[in-house]
Amino acid sequence: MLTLYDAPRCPYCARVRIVLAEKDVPYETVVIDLADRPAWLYEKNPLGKVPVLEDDGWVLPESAVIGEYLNERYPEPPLLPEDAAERAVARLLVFRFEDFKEPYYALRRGEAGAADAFLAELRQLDGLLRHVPYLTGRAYGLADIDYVPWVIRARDLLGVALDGLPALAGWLERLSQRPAVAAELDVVAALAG
Ligand SMILES: N[C@@H](CCC(=O)N[C@@H](CS)C(=O)NCC(=O)O)C(=O)O
Repeated sequence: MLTLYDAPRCPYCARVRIVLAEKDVPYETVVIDLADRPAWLYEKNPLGKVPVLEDDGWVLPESAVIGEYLNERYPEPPLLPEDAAERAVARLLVFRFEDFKEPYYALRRGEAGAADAFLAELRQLDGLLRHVPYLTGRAYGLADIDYVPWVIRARDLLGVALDGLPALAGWLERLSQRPAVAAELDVVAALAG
């Protein structure tokens, strides 16, 4: 049985929850209080961060790596394209997630200029999605899963309007039809209280 060291409000954990749900893999959850993290968490991940996946005593941190691992360990349904070039493009987007997340967290901290910087990132995604239905390419997959938790939180917790971003809004609507993503909408709605 897999164990996920998890925190509901953590978007990185949301990535792993979505992959597990898409793959329909049973797992146990250990909820970590991020404000008072247990000392033993550092034995599982020296950075003390969640998510951490435990698989029969073997531990793996880092949400994007966990997603790739789960996709290989549980191949159905596949969450990366069959074509190597398309896979590379999807991975490139995940690799560049750092650029996306910086203004998101700056916005959350209320920093000046962050709203415009984050909007510029959303516009880039919107531009991509005018050409392909999913960030992973022709089919839904890991790149979509690795971005959507922040887009949901931006809209529902930070009040970022997606009005001027029709392709992105359409993508979010498509993803929201998937039970794995809909479950995360519920998690975020509970956080919003
Ligand atoms: N790169 C990590 C980031 C995980 C991360 O930052 N998790 C946050 C919660 S959302 C955390 O555990 N923060 C605690 C800390 O930074 O000490 C991943 O992708 O899994």
